[in-house]
Parts: sequence; C-alpha cells; structure tokens
Amino acid sequence: MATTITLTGAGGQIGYALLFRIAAGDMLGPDEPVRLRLLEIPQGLRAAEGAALELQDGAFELLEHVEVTDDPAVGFDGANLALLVGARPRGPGMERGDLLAANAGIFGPQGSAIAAHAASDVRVTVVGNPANTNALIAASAADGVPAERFSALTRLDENRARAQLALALDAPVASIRGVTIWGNHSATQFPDISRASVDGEPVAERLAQRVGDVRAWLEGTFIPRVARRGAEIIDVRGSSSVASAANATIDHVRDWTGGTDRRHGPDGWTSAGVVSHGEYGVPEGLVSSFPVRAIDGDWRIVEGWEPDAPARARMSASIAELAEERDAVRRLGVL
Ligand code: NAX
Repeated sequence: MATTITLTGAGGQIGYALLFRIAAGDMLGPDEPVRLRLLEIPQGLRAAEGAALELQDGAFELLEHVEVTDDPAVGFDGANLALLVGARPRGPGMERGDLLAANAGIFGPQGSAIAAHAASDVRVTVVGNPANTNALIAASAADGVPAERFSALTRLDENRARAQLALALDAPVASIRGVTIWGNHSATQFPDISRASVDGEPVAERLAQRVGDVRAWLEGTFIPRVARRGAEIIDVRGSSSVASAANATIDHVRDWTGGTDRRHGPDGWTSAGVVSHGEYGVPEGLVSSFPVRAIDGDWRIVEGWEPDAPARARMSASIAELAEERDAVRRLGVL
C-alpha cells in the first residue's frame, strides 16, 4: 500500500525542493510507493499545480498519484504523513505576537482538519515557523490524535552543527555523531556537543587540539554560528535556506518512520521538537527539541543525562522563550 503524504506550502520554495526527493524515494526508501496531496492557499495553487506537472514529467515510478487542492479536508484526506511547511512569514512591521496570531490561524484549523480527515496512524512534521509553537497549536487542535504524533523540525540545526564540527576538526561529517539540539528552533536554541564524538572519541578532546580553549570557541564561534546560520544563508544567498531545509525534513521523517537505529546505531539519537512530559525540567506540554530515538514509529526522549550548569542556563533560556510563545498564544485564546 502506498503511503499518503500531505505537503502544505507545496507551491513554495521548500515544497519545490522536497517534492522531487520524496517522489524519488529519498524519504521512505526505494521500495515505498507514495501518493502526494499538495495543499496550498488560493494564491499558491498555480505554483503547486506547476510543481505537479513537473512531477509528471519526472516519470517517478514510486509516485502513484498527485492531488492539488486548497481545501484542507481534501488535502489531509487519508494522510499517513503530513508535512506542514506552509506558514505566514513575518512581514514588515509585524510584531512577534502578530506572527504567532497569523500562524495560529493556520495551524489550529490544520490540526482540526488532520484530526477529522487524516489516517489513524498520521504523523505530522511541522517545518513552518515558529515551528515548535506551530506544532503545539496544531497538536492542541487535533482532538483524538496523540500529541506525540506531532513533531517540529530541528534537524536542520543538528545537521548544521554537525557540519560545523566536521569543518573545525577537518574530519568527514560521517565521523561526527551525537550532536544534540535543545529548545526552540530559533536563535536561543542550544547546540550541545557534550556527548558528541568523532570516530568514537569525545569531540571536546579533539577540539582542544584544534581550537585551544574549547569553551571560548563554543560560546564565541560555534553556538552563534549554528544559531544564526539561517541569517547567514539569507545574507550570502539572498534567500532563506531551502534545499538544506528540505534535506533535513527528509532526514527527520526517514528516521521517524524507519527508526534511528538504521542510521545512528542502537545507542544513537537525533534531535526533534517533541512534546515534553516534564523531561529535563521542560514544562509539560511545550514542544521542545530534545535528544530522541525513533522506535517503531514513535519518538522517545533520551533521558538520564545530567547537563552541566552552562548547558542548563542555555536550555533554560530557550525553554523560557517557548513558554513565552505558548503564553502569547494562550492570550489569543487559541490554546
Ligand atoms: P515560501 O514562502 O517559499 O512558501 C510558503 C508556501 O506556503 C507559500 O506557497 C504559501 O502560499 C504557502 N502557504 C501559506 N499559508 C498556507 C496555508 N494555510 N496552507 C497551505 N499553504 C500555505 O516559504 P519557504 O521558503 O518554503 O519556507 C516555508 C517555511 O519553512 C517558513 O515558515 C520558514 O520560516 C520555515 N523554515 C523552517 C525551517 C526549520 O528548520 N524548521 C528552516 C527553513 C525555513 O526557514
């Protein structure tokens, strides 16, 4: 049976980068047929229709069907996987509260439509920003769908962090394991290397040989570089991250559905924004990035670590931001 995948924002940039990789089998594997449902708003329909024509021209053998629609009831019908990429960007003069309100108006109704129309095994990945809080809003609106079926993308941050470590160590990226992103997908995120390894050795030891004062390098170079990489890409490329964001979405869903052990080993983990049950002091209900393993299609938070004081301080700052976003949304009467 083919997997039905709903992509919102299918007429946008990340949508365009994602669709062809999904159809080529990069996300679910070379033996898994897919059916795509492209959900847009009326202004984005023509672009999504154009992408659908190009999907035809790709003659992708795994692609069984493509539907383009601006009706969420049709868009989410039978979805096993939903990729919520379409979001309202911050316009000129828009305050953070306005941005949260505009996105609550998108992700609330989409959560309800998922509950009403998606398949009973639906898994939802939120990419559109502010991704963590949008995931919280969609999960809260999806009556009857467990909140654990919603996750927010922080894999791009993890991939960026891993790549920066590889550059700093002059080591292949494949040799770097165990980087963790904590908190919000925003500038307050905490990319944590305390458990990362290079060729099985602690990263910090090798870093000391390269950069000298590891803490100064982390605080002054690595963490800001990773946290502000999105802005750096906009500055250099003249447009926000697209192909790398699509690639991270592929990585995230592939691990979630196929299990983290396939690529990270039985003891390995990745990072994703998932609903907290109070782990690591994150208030229950917030969608925060944690170290996670995917087992049998469920994210499980890796527990039992004891972050040091500087790590705790960074985690707290990002969690405080998530709590503020949640409170702002509550004041709108959305949650
Ligand atoms: P684009 O502006 O190119 O595309 C967004 C598309 O979404 C548009 O075609 C628009 O018509 C559509 N859309 C808007 N509201 C919709 C709705 N209610 N239903 C269906 N479609 C809707 O943006 P793009 O560059 O593709 O980025 C998409 C989102 O990803 C943005 O919110 C962006 O901030 C976010 N990102 C998240 C990342 C992450 O790591 N979590 C990284 C990349 C990216 O910044």
